[in-house]
Amino acid sequence: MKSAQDHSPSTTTYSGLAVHGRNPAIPLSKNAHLLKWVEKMARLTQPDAIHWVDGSREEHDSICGQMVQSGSFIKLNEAIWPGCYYARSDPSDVARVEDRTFICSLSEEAAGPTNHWENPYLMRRKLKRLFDGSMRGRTMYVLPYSMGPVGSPMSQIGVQLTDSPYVVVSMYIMARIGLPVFAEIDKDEKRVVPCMHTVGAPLEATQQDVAWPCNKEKYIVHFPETREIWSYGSGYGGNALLGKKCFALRIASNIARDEGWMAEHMLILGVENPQGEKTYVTAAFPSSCGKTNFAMLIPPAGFEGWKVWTVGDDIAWLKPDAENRLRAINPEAGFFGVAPGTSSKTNPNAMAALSRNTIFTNVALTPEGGVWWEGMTDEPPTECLDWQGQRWTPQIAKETGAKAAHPNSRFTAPASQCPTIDPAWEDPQGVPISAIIFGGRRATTMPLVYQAFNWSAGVYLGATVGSEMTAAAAGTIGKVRRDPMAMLPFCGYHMGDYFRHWIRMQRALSETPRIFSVNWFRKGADGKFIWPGFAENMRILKWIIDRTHGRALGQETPIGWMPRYEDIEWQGLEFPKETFTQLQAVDRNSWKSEVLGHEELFIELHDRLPPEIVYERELLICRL
Ligand code: TSX
Ligand code: MN
Repeated sequence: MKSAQDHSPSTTTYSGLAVHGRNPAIPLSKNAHLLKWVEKMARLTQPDAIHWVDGSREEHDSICGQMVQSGSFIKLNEAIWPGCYYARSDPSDVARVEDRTFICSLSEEAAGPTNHWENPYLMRRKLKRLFDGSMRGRTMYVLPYSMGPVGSPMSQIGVQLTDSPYVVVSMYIMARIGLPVFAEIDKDEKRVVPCMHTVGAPLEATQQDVAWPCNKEKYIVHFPETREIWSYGSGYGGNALLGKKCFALRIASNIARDEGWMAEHMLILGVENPQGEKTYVTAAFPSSCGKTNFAMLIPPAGFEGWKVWTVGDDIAWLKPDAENRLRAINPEAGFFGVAPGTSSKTNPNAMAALSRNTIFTNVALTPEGGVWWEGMTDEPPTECLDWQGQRWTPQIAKETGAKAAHPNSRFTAPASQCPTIDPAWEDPQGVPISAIIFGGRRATTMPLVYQAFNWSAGVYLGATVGSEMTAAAAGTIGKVRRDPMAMLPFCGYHMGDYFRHWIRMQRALSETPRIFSVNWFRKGADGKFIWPGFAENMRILKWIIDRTHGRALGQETPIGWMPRYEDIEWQGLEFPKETFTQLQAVDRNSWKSEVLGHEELFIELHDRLPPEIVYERELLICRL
C-alpha cells in the first residue's frame, strides 16, 4: 500500500489542466505585491510548476486523485466512508515540534522565556539556505485562505506557498480558500500574512517519491513584527497547516495585542434554554481535557428542551464590538481532532461530522476500506493495518502493546457537518460572549466549579491553569504542568505582556464576561473520578449561564463563588449531596501549596508580570 508510483510534475500540471479546464500556472490575483512575492519565492525554491489554488470542488477532486495515484492517499470505501481519504505520515512526523518552534522577534525579551527565540537576521539566513531549491521536482501551490468568514471585519487573510498537496486539501476543510479569498485580496490591497512552507524533500529527476515526504530537520518560524511564517521539514498538522496554530494563535496574538483584541486557544459554544434564550461562552483547556467533546455536548436526561450549539472547538478570536461587548468568531472552518477516544458514546456529534468528506491521518485501516482507532468501538476489528501499515490484531496488541492508531492520529472534518453547528457560526459579526471558562485535569485540590470574584481575579485564575500529564516521558505522569490560558505553546510574545493585555481588556469592555474554573477530573480516595463528566457537565454549564444572568446563587469561599448543592439542577441524575460536597471541597492546606506552585511560572516572568497578578496572589494567600 505504501508503494509510490512515478509522478512527474509536468504530468501533474497537464492533468490538472485537463480536469478543471484552466491552466493552474496562470495567476489568479492581480495584486502586485503578491505576484512579486510568489515569483521571488519560486526563484528561491525552484519548483517544477506553480499551481494557483482556485478552491473549486473539481480542483479538490483532481488533487485527491493525484494523491491516490502517487500513493499518498488511500480512498476509503465510498459506501461506508463517502468522500473520505486516508493518509499515513512518516513515523517521524506525527506531531507539532515545540522544540523546533521559534518566535523571531527583534528583541529576545519580546518573545519571553517561554518561547524559543533566535536572532531574526540569522534565522532568515538559515531559512534562505534551507528553502533554496527545496521544492525541486514538486509543484508549488499558491494557497490563499481566510481565517474567519470571507469579508468579515474580524477575519484575517494569509497566503501559503506549499509543496504539499496534503496541506492544500486539508486547508480546503480547515479554512475558507481559493477564488473568493483572491477577490478579497485584490479588492482593497488588504494586508496578507505570507506563509512559506516546504516539506524539505526536493525530488531529483530519477528519484521515486515517497508517500509522505518530509525532512528530519524541522523549523517552525514566526516573525511577529513582519507577520510572517516560515515552516520547513514537516507535513503534519500545526507544523504545516499554517492557518491554525501559527497564524490564528501565534501571529494573531501579536496582531490582537497591537489592535486591542484577543486570539485565544478556546472553544465557543452556545446554550439555548427551553424559552429560546441563547447564551454563548468560550472555554480554554490544556490538551487531553476533552475540549472537542465539551464543544459538542448533548444535554443529559432532565434537560429536555435545552440545546448546546457548537461555534468552534479550538480557536476563538474575541473583539469588543461598537457597544464594547465582547464578540467571538471561530477563525476555522473545520475540526482537526484527535481520533483515539472519539466514539458515538463520548461524542456522537463529532462522529457525525467525520462520517463523510473527512481526511484521516495515522488511524488504522480496516479490510473493508474503513477506519478504526482505539476507543471508537467497544469491540476492535478482528484485523486491520495499523498507522504504519503493519498487520494489527487484538491478539498482537495484547502481546506487544502495539496501538492500531497513533495516539495523535487525527480526523480533518468540515465544521458544517456537525449536527449541532450553530446557525450563527459564520456570522461576520461573531457571537456575544457572556462567560469564559478555564479548566484542567486535576485529581486533587481544584473543585468541580467556581466563579472568580471579578475580571482580575479571573485573569489570575486563567494564568494559573494547570493540568496533570496523562501520557508523557517516564516519571512525569500526574505532575501538574502550568499552561496559562492553555496558551503556553501558542502565545507569540512574552507571557507577562500577555497577562497585562488580558488585564487591560477590561477597560475596553462595557461589560466583562464572567470567568469560571471547572475540573471534570477530581478523584476520590478510591482513585476513581468523582464526577461522571460528559453530558452531565451540562448541569455545571447551566449554573454558569444562570450566574451570568444573575439568576443563580452561590456562596463566597476563599477562591471565589461556588454553587451550593441546591443551586445545581439535579433532575435526571442521582448525585448525593455528600459526593458534591467532596467535589467542591476547598482544602486550605492543599490550596496553600497550590499557590506556591503558581510561583514556579511567575518567577520566570516576574520582570514583566502586571501588578494585578502579584496583588491577586497576595489577596488569595491572605484569604487562605
Ligand atoms: O471529554 C471528556 N469530558 C468532557 C465532555 C464533555 N472526557 C474525556 C477526556 C479525554 C479527552 C472526560 N473524562 C470527562 C469529561 O467530562 N470526564 C472524564 C473522566 C471520566 C472518565 C470515565 C468515566 C467517568 C469520568 N466513566 C464512568 O463514569 C462510567
Ligand atoms: Mn488546540
